[in-house]
Amino acid sequence: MPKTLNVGMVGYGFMARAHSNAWRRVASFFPELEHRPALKAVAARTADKARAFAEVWGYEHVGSDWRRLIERKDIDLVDICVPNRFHKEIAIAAAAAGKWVACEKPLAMNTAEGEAMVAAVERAGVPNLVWYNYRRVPAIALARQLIDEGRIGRPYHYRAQFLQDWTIAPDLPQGGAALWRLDVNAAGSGVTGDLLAHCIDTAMWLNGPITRVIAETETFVKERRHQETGKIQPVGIDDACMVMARFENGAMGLFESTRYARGHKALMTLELNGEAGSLAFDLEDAQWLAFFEYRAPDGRKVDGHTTGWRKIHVTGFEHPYMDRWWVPGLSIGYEHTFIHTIADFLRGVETGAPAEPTFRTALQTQRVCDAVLTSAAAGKWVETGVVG
Ligand code: SOE
Repeated sequence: MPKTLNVGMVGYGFMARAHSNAWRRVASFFPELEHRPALKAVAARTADKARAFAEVWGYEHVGSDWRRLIERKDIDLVDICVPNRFHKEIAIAAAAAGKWVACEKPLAMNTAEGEAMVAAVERAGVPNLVWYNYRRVPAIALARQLIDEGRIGRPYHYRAQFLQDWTIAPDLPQGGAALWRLDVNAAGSGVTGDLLAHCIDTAMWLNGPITRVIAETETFVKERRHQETGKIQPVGIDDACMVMARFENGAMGLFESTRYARGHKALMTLELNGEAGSLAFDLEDAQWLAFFEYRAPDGRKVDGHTTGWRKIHVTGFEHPYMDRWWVPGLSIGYEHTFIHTIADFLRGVETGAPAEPTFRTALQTQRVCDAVLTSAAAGKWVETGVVG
């Protein structure tokens, strides 16, 4: 018997749109799920924008105070899509009210806040999730499957990049709607929490815990006008970040994230090199996974004259998530990763095997990001405290 799951959305920006689209569509593509999400209420500070958002997406109620939304008896789940500064307070209040909590990434402003959030959802015993959506790109999910099948063998190197260029202009203001990611008081950090965090979440999902890091960060534009105060203020975020890392399994890691890579809008790449094979993924070519097979899981070495990089077009019914979409060969996109996230989340609640990343798992990514910033400030290797 289907059960309605009433969603209360906090926020109306880019991520709230991506999530609302997913809540609306998930039941049509994963009809076996018991839960049927319904867009019940939205809360956002700017009343006219919240009203317009509610109309576009079909939310029944609109309000300007997230506390009122959490108090509503008819809300089952709170989806947090506001600047990082508000994640902790909203998540803790929602959990205390017995609501399920889905929080946009990164989990928090820092590890201490994240720990309080984990304690709150676990104390309340409510289902919880952080929206690290790139795990649900079918090609990245296939990478995980190939690793689990033993096709990569002992891992030696992991490298990843997330490159953008949208903040290069020095006259771009910081703070306020849309530009809060540039304001350290709203975001906690710059590219480390915003872009590197995606790479770290995926890296630890594919290759296990990161135990130590050494990093450098840079803030290329030192002052920007603040949209809320109108004043020129120092920029407190990191614009770019490069990291060397060690994994618990012995592999070496190399990460780069920046908003100053002219020409790149969202170049997210990852590569894993192991004893038996290698994998490579590029978000600008998201339907493809590159795979180099040196030795098959049964120990047979691939004939020398046929070895080479193989490009797998991840659009077949046999590929992760793809049996839900169109016929083989036809592609899906960014928005589908959010639909997959909800489908896995609901299935996790229904089967009792919670979907990842939970708040507890996302806290591990937060620990690595904090260690990166600590290392950049101190100029030395820092232990992350993450264990398997
Ligand atoms: C920043 O531009 C951003 O929108 C991030 O906040 C998202 O998490 C990332 O997926 C795309 O880039």
